[in-house]
Amino acid sequence: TVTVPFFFFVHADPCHPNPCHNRGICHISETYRGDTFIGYICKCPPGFSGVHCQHNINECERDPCKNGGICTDLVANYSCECPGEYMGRNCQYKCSGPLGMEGGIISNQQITASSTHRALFGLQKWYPYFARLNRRGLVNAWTAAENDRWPWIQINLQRRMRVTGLITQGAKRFGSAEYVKSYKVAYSDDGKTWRTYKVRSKDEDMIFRGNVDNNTPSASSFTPPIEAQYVRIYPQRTGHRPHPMGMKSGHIQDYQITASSIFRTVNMDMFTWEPGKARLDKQGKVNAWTAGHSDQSQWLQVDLRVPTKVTGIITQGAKDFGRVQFVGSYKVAYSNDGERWITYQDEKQRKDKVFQGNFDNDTHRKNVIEPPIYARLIRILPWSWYGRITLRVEILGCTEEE
Ligand SMILES: [Ca+2]
Repeated sequence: TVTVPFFFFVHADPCHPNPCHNRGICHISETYRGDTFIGYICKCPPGFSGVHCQHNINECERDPCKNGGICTDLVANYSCECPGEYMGRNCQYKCSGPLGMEGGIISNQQITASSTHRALFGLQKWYPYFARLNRRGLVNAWTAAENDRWPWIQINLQRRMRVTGLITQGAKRFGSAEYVKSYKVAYSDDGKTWRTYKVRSKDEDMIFRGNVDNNTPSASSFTPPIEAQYVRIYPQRTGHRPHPMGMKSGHIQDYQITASSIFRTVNMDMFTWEPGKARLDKQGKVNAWTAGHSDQSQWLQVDLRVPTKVTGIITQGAKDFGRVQFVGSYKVAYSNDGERWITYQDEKQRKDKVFQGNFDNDTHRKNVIEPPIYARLIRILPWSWYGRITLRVEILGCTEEE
């Protein structure tokens, strides 16, 4: 008998299961690699290397991001997070620099705002287009109106642009520093639908830090940049920016306003000039407080309920059936307990300060209280008047968090 050597190779397919990682494609190969016979070769997709494609190539190793860009390694790719003023795949392009608020390339018509502050009987207007960096002059910034509860200023760039940052600056008014301590930013392509700039990967509005004084510019950069046609700034917290405490708006309620005496026209109850009516710009037949007596012992008191920084007072007169009446000058007293009162003094002369009041029945007369008063109760003490002692008032101040 002839014995035939019989070799039976039980040779499993080396590509099943696939020994290649990361979607490497396995090919059967007879090639002797030099060290060992493995019977297959892994063909690696881009971004991976190694016998079994087990090695994720770090594309950031060759520093593809220029100008301080931060590289993130991806599958067969990388991404660069560019610092504010750079752009492009590798942060290789520098943006064109300021868009022209300071230099005036952005025209006045492109800058709008929720409101405009008017001072000096409306003669001095703090228009939005004054909101230019390093602007000089008496009126050198935009200021929102005092009753503007949700102020904003907006720039229409006229086409979609990449906005990488903002520089803000405060200003001085009547010698007092005013600036925005923090703000939010919104942007839009059509001026109608707005998106608020969010904290990265959170559903939380980004609060940008603004200025710390009235002069030093403060820069914020957008990472990632905003790409939009319209950009809006919403001031959040302001420094030394007094706002109305709520005589006109009604935030200060009637019971918080009291007075020494009350006048009734021809002794009729329906024409009672009570203190709750002492509100700036109040309308109607009976639209102010009038004292029951015309002497220098009268007062109008506002209880702000908590000690408050009071920085100014606006007064206005009124007409009683055609008769003009107003307070021509007044003193101011303040207290925290309603018992001990201090009359506001002129710092230099060391005597009671007499504030100039009104000269007609309608014009607002604003007095800045500098240094401010910190108190819960404020009294206006009429010192001279025309007709009867008649007042419509707004108190300007800053709430605690400011
Ligand atoms: Ca990679």
